[in-house]
Amino acid sequence: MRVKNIIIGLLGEGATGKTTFALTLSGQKVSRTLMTVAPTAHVLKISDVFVTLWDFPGQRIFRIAVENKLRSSDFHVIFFFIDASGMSRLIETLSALPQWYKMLSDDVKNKALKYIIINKADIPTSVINEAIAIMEGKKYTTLIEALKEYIPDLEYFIISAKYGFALIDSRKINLVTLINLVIDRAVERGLYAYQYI
Ligand SMILES: Nc1nc2c(ncn2[C@@H]2O[C@H](COP(=O)(O)OP(=O)(O)OP(=O)(O)O)[C@@H](O)[C@H]2O)c(=O)[nH]1
Ligand SMILES: [Mg+2]
Repeated sequence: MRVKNIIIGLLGEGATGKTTFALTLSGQKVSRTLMTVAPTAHVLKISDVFVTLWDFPGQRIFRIAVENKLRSSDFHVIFFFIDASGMSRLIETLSALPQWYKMLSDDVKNKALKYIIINKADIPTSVINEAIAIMEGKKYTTLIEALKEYIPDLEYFIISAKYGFALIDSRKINLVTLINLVIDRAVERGLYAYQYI
């Protein structure tokens, strides 16, 4: 039997929550994570689709290995992670996205669906409103203009990887619902591979 397989790359700076996201979606209770030291695949079955989440190390010491792997990787969807736990982390992790984008293969740059994942919305002092203002071009306009060169429509989702929710129009939805939405968009565009089981 053949089933659809959607390959999602989780990219972004260290400690933005990529591994927490992959583990929460896999249904694992996450108490603490260690920094990721090598690209790691997590395979989930959601509805009738296999989703392969490629979780990359964000720390700079692993950059050469990451670059080599990214150059030869094929993704249907990219999630660029940023950390909204505070203003300086938000700017730091957002400013790094062009570097992540540049490491992708041309095919992925041209075809893959790309989303910015604004994480850690559960923290009471998180800067979600500032993050939205930046994304909408109301603040840090030079930063956002530079980013639009790489990710033209700058679509973003606000989530808590740790508590497994996303905020859509201030409404909480489950992360699985969010992934289903992304799967539907990928399938609509023909962005999937087949896996034989
Ligand atoms: N409050 C809160 N903390 C989070 C969330 N997501 C991740 N964290 C915390 O942030 C820290 C880093 O999380 P990881 O998932 O390991 O981050 P990473 O992006 O995989 O980091 P690298 O593997 O080094 O690239 C951990 O202490 C997590 O518990 C979240 O949604 N809310
Ligand atoms: Mg990690």
